[in-house]
Amino acid sequence: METLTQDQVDAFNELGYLRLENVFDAETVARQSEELERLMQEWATQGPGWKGPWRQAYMTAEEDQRARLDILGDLPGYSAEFFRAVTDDKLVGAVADLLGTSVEYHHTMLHAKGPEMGTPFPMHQDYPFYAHEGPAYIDALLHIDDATEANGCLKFLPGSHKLGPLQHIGRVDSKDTRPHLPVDEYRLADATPVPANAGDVVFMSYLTIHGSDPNRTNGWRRLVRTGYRDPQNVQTGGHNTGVNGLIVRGKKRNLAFA
Ligand SMILES: O=C(O)CCC(=O)C(=O)O
Repeated sequence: METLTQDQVDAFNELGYLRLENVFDAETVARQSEELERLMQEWATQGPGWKGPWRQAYMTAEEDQRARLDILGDLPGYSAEFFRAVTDDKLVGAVADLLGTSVEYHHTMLHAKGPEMGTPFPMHQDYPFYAHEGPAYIDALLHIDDATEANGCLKFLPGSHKLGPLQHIGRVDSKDTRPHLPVDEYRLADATPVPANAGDVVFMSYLTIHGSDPNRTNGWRRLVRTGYRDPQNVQTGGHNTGVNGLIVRGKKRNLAFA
């Protein structure tokens, strides 16, 4: 074991998520935060977030108009601070403990929920966004700000990763929508909130059902999601399909020679 205890690995295997405190110290988080301010100004896309009728379940019509989510992919492509973050020894060590194998870095995505109405996320698995043959895929959620229930921290359905890939809603009224689960069957109100402090990382299986409430505070809630997989877990669809990632622990084998 590199970073985690056996109890932490067991808890992750049971629940499908795990909060690890203080992966990044205050000084590092301050640098990440400053760098994110620059990235958001120079490169991020400002928008309303995921669209679709599900929004009516979580926001009034007026809130829906104001709701804001800033996004940016591939942060290490813009900033050495975030290259260091996604290859950090403690972080990658924890992922290696959870995957129990070599580790391939796959992608990074910033989700910044704006103040006084940051867009919520309906319940979903991340599987449909970057499907692979097997379950060996972990998302690490790097908290740049404290995340609370008031500003829209992550919420999980404990143990839901054991259900395997689920059918998601992908089209509504003949329009494509981001894959999500039916809001009446999978309610945010039934999910377990996992508040976390800046510097903490929450790990989840890409099969764990999760979502988050709106940010109704007057500050940003910024979270950087980083995906890692077993290098032998072959991608079958979604973003970055066919892209060779970075091997951050161990090795990727050519099975013809293994
Ligand atoms: O940023 C959030 O609150 C939700 C993130 C999420 O659902 C995801 O990264 O898949």
